[in-house]
Parts: sequence; structure tokens; C-alpha cells
Amino acid sequence: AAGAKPLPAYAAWKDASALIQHSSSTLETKRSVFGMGLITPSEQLYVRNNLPAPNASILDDREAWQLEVEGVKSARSLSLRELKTLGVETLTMVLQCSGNGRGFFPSKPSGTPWTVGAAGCVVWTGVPVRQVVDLLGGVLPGHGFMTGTGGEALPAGLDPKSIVVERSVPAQAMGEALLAWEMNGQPISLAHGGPLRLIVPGYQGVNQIKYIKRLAFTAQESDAKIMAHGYRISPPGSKADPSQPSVLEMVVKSWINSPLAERPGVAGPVQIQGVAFGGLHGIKRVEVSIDGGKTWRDARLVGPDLGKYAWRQFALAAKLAPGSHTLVSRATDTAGNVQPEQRMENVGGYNNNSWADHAVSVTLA
Ligand code: MSS
Repeated sequence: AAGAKPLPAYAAWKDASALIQHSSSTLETKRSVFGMGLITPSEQLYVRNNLPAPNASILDDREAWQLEVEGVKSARSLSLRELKTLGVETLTMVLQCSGNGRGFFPSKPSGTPWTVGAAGCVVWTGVPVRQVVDLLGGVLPGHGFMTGTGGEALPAGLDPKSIVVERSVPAQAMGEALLAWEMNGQPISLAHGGPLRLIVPGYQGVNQIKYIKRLAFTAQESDAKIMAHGYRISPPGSKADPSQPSVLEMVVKSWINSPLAERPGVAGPVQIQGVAFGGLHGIKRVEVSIDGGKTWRDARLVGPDLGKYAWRQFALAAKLAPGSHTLVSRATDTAGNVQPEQRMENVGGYNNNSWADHAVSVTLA
């Protein structure tokens, strides 16, 4: 269609009308596109690549893809063909970029100004990491981190550590982690990390390593730049360093997707709808306010509960008078963590779960 920017080749199969193209490696789902379906259709799901997507030829023979497993008693390489014989599990998980909500920071951090659409709820199928580890004799003692390395070919002439996508999470996160080959019932696309992706449920997107080529249990966190200096919660005015908290588990969050300013509807009865999710905990409660957070009412959790890593849809039946309204939602997880009013300020604009930032203003005739 005239005016619509063509999608980058690796994502050409996506629905351009559903996406905001920030750059060729950052595509955001429009807020107005999230419906009440629980699973985000693959064509609408956001994309974030730190490096250019690999050549599509890595999908020519998916079964031959090799994964090096290290830091276990019998370290060796396994093909995807072999991994598929070891076990299979399916889980539903919110995939969210740690920078989702960065666009609401008044400090305008560098990085993509995502609002809500660097997230989706996705079904993953693969082999549990612990089954692979068991086959290989278990994790070596003292190896407290699980480190995944992306399979991108790195440009020559640069220090690989400065560009490689390599992230470490605490080794106990392997408990529910998958080495996944299927997303939403289809072989994983190049855009989303096929042929093989590490899925660490409840963790921020940067830890979900695409085209994974190495899974290592390590005594130390990776010293790659993306781990040591990238994705750190750096207090305002500071420089990122490895002593600051890394972007790991997601934090409890919700937002409203309907009504929105661009399709406010008319005064009268309305179903206020949105999504809510925790990190490692499921959602216990969502409250909605139609007066900008002065008073709250419990919303109804709608539809099936696909487990603690999936998001919950919520709805509140309300009556809105003609005029302007500020609608907000506030989620509580099963551990009792409540979505805060204010974001936690940090240089990189990570982990924004402020309910105030996610407010919707509508004017009804
Ligand atoms: N992986 C690899 N290999 N590479 C890259 O670049 N990125 C990250 C993850 N992984 C990467 C990887 C990020 S950062 C994110 S978000 C995610 O991924 C996304 O996903 P998708 O599928 O959506 O695209 Mo932030 O935190």
C-alpha cells in the first residue's frame, strides 16, 4: 500500500499494518492491534535484533543445526535432530523486550522508544534444558550461571566480545528453560530465532537467545559487552558497569488496549480491556481506575489461564460519561508484588512497569 514502508526481508511475511517500524531491526506491535485473543499471532509479534539477522540459509537444514553444550560432565555438541529425541514440552510465555516502555521515560534514554508493543504472548515447544543436562551427566560443581550464545556470524576486524549476543542467567533458571524449535505451532522463523532458541520463562527478552549455538554452564557471568555493560539498571547520571543489577526477571505489569485515544468509542457502557503478567509469578489481581488512579475497581480475569508465564486478559465493565477520562490498570502477582505508580529511573530505560506511564486518555462524545 502507498506510504507503508516495506518490511525488512527476514520479516517480510509479517503484517506491516500491525507494526510500527522503528528500524530494520526493531518492529513494534501497535497497541490497537492487541485483541482479546490470548496468543499474539506471529505476524503481529514484535522483533528486536541487536545484530543484523543471520542469512536465511541457516534454516535450510534445521535438523543439522549444532548446539555446543559446555560446563557439564560430558560436554559435547548435539544436533537439533538429536535434541528432538530427548524430550518435548510446550509452554506459553510472555516475550518482552526489557526496553518495552522506554518511550515513556521523560529522560529520553537512547535506544528504541517502545511504548507497549515490544511484547507478546507466545507458545514455545522444545526440549527442557534439564533433560539435556541430565543426559550429559549434570552441571559441573560451582558453575552457577547458564550462558547462551547467539549464532550470528560476527563481522571480522571487531572484538567479538564487543558485539556477540551472549547472556548469562542464574543456573537455576534452567529448571523451566527450553531449547525451542517451534513457536505458535510452527518451526521458529528466522526473525524469532530459528532453528533453535533458548527460552528462559519469566526473564526479559534479551535473555531469550535466538539461533543459539552454545549453551554453557559457567562459573562467571559472560564478559561480553551485552552482559557486562549492556542491559544494566544504571542509576541516573551513572555509567553502566557489571556491579549494577542486570536485566533478568520481568516485573509485574499491565496495560489497557481498549479503549484507546485513536478509537475512543462513545459515552455509555464500555468494556475496558487489557493484559497483565508477572515475571516468575502469575497474576492474582488486576484493578482498573477510570479517574487516573484515585479510585480502583477489580477487573475480571478473562479467558483461559495458560500458566504463570502467560499473560492474562482482563476486562472491567464501566459506564463512561461524555468528556475526558484517564484510564489505568494495576496488576498484582501471586507473590503479592503490586505494579507501582512510578517507573524506576535508570539510564537505559529498562523495566518500565509504571501504571501511570501506561495510562490511556480518551475523550468521548
Ligand atoms: N538473540 C540473538 N541471538 N540476537 C539478538 O539480537 N536480541 C534479544 C533477544 N535474543 C537478540 C537475541 C532481545 S534484546 C530481545 S528483546 C529478543 O531477542 C527479541 O525477540 P524477538 O523474537 O521478538 O525478536 Mo530486548 O530486552
